[in-house]
Amino acid sequence: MDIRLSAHADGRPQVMGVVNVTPDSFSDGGQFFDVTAARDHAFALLDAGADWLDIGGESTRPGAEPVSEGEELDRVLPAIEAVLEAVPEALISIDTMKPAVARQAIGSGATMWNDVNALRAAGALELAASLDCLVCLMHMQGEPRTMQTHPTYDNVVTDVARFFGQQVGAAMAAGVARERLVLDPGIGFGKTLAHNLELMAGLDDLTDLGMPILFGASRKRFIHAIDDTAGESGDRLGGSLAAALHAARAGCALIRVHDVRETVQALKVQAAIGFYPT
Ligand code: PT1
Repeated sequence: MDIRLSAHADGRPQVMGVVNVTPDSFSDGGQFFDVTAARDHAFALLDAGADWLDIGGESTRPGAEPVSEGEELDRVLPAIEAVLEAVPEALISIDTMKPAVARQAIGSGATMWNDVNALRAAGALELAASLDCLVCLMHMQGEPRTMQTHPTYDNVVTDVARFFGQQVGAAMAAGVARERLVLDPGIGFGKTLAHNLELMAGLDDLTDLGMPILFGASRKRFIHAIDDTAGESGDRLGGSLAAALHAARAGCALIRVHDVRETVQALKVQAAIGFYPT
């Protein structure tokens, strides 16, 4: 495996653009998914400067309902194939909790398994060991449908760090090389506003673990909780950029965002000011 997670020449981290493959708005759901729209969005994100595309067919937003394996495969596989047909060198991560979806997506050319469940599903550790790809282990308390009901921690930063230690240990024991692992604190996944802010303030403790950190705060609800004049998710760009710049300064390797062009521009300015050691 030869997949780069290294910073750009100016020291700024890589940016991962979000590509959701959702049911076709012109059909009544069922079997029709908007693969063309997802592919075109992926092209636009690459043009905007995305280093990675994170393709997902199941929402993990708070309250989201699970989708079936067959439905998820019907959404993501054609999208991955369509992107790679046009841009063979594109770096694609598959955002899925399901081992069978990850296996087929990696088989179709994705190079990272972004697992918000951190390989806790049955068969996930064994599958990860057998694949030749990066694996992102994200921290989540509970499951998307109910995770915001009553999140509790002793200390969210040390609890998340301890979880990383456990899952890295389990992955390595199963045969996943440490060099293939990426960690993600899971902003918004079973966390109150206070938990999210403590985690962001404590990011240095997580980057100090010495493994690449993926960070995703783009358009999340905590921004609205801080600025209640912010409207729906598309009205959270300022907060998303503030969080991205903060994560970059803390040494995160990969920033997952919707607004790729604006984020890359902000990171370039941060780099030009001279923060990053190059
Ligand atoms: C993430 C992430 C993800 N986020 C990784 N994968 C989502 N590795 C999907 C809200 O509070 O941060 N890291 N895949 C999207 N999930 C959410 C969660 C979206 C919370 C919104 C919220 O608004």
